[in-house]
Amino acid sequence: MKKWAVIATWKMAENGVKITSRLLSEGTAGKEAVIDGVADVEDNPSFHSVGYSGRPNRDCRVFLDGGFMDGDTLHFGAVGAVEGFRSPVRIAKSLIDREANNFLAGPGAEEYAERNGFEKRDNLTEEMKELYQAEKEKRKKLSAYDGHDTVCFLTLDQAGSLCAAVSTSGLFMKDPGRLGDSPVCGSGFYADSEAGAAAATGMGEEIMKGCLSYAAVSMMKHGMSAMEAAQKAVSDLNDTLIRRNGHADPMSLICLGKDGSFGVGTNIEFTFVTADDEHEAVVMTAKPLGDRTVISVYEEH
Ligand code: SD4
Repeated sequence: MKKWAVIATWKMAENGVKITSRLLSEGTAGKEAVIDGVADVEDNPSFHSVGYSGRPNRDCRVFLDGGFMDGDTLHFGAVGAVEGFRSPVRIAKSLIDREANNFLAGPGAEEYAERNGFEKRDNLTEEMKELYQAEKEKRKKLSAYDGHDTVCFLTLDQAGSLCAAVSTSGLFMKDPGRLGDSPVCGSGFYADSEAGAAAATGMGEEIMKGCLSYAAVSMMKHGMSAMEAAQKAVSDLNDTLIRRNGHADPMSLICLGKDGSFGVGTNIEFTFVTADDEHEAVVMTAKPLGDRTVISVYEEH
């Protein structure tokens, strides 16, 4: 049993995981510690799939999605297709204690954020405008893994509470109004302190077909370890999609057990970061091998 633990998607989360780890080790509640980690990624201009300098949509505008869930109460908050604000994850978190209206999208979400004083920011950078122009002509099919990576954090704090938080600019060149799995509770993220937590990255349209995060947490609730649940949830959905449609787009899942053990399932190579009370932040690589996932310490290529 770990005293505290954190797992996050993609190498870009490394610094954020260090921030969250320090807060968890000092006894800060997971629901606070997780936000600072995700917000660090949102603010970093070198990551082009989250927050500032995120990838634009079909009209060269940056629309962001964020989600948050408190595993003690099962309260969640989420925002989708939000333009012009610094931190979708902070806006999402602020929605969790409302009786209703916990998931807001588009102009309604922006109006809420403005009314509640959330910091504004133009997230479209010159670099992303240039990428947009260059890619516009040649791009035929959307791929979730052309750098469109969602940052997902799962935490276990010293009080034994689990939570999940995610933030993304979604698919490059997405249609106006398009929402992926990331802000959808149960698909992009889920946390239940009595069972486990999970969060997904990859092609949202595929992940939503299996309500992937909830599927994995449900398996943990019925006794599977975080590792077994992550791998089974991804391989079940992957197999189903291949059987029904002939192919499955990329998807990866991180899980955290209520004991602080972590799990990863993926149908493509991807990186993630873990830390706990006995281990400093380490970046790992996960690769699919049949129904299983092979994990190794990340090495710079
Ligand atoms: C989406 N799941 O909007 C996100 C994108 C992503 O790696 O995570 N790509 O569908």
